[in-house]
Amino acid sequence: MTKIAEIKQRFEQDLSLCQTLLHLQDLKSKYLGKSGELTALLKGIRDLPAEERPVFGAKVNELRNQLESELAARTAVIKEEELKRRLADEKIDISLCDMQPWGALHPVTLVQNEICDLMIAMGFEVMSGPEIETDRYNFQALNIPFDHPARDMQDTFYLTDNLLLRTHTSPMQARYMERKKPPIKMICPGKVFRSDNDASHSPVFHQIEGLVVDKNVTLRDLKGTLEYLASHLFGQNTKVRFRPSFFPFTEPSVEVDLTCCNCGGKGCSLCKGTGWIEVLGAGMVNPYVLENCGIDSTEYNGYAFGMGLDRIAMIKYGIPDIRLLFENDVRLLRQFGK
Ligand code: 2NL
Repeated sequence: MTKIAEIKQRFEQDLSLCQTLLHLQDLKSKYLGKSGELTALLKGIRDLPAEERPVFGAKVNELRNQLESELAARTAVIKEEELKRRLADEKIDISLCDMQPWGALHPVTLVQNEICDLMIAMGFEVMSGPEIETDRYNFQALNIPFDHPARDMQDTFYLTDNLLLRTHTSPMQARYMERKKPPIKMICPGKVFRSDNDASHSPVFHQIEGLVVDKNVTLRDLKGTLEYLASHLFGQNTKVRFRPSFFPFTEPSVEVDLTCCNCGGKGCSLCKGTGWIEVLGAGMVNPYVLENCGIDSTEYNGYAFGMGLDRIAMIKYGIPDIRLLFENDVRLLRQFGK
């Protein structure tokens, strides 16, 4: 009986120190749990004379009921306190007015996100790389030697003899091929730079290039991929057309036209009456490029394509001059990507 009184006293003291629900849980298991004090007390019943056991048992149960109801009462109080504290701490002043006007995504960002999402759906990985590149990755690895006219075509911003602002995103793809074994399925979006400046050329613009390297890749694989992309970007009935072309990094190379999304192919001012719009360049990766990047061109081949995002954004959103994309005039930007 003194033990019962002693436990009760200690419990009261412990309880008065409890501040949180966690403390209360600890307290509960300390006294009422499976290996708690009351269970231990009940186990001691064996050592008592038989006639004292019922009284002792009843006392322990009484104590259990008491402790339980005190715990419940205290739990309710602490819960109430915690709620009050949270309501005070986490108060939001909804009367503060939102002075900050909503931003909008840039049309080029919108197009870039949309294309990345479509390519990811086809299993492509998205990679980005440095904007300052070496001659090797921007030109030599891509089969553009020093004396190649494409070097002049791409009017490069040089930082030193060897460092330059990348003129396309291909250098990142060359880096990737060096690092990874086929199968490769990747796209590389980003800023590129050329010293050009008029209504359809900006010194900084945006590209996405795609690269697939595997065994037995065909131009038909390229066409299927571009058809999926075009139909989701410009509408279900968009057709894809290849015309022969030349790039040093692909052989054969093609220019890719899509049926005009403005007139559906009938001919309008956007497509200059032809019904077709040229949106990208592509081809089968030149075996020299594969070898330059450490891939055995007798075992593997691939396709690659590159497109200018700015032009696609201009076509899609009817923006007439590329320079509008880089002036950051909010009156233009607010019209898109809310
Ligand atoms: C265009 C044409 C193209 C590529 C880019 C490429 C990349 C590697 C290997 C081979 Cl690593 N090719 N890229 C291929 C064909 C065309 O871009 O008119 N871009 C705006």
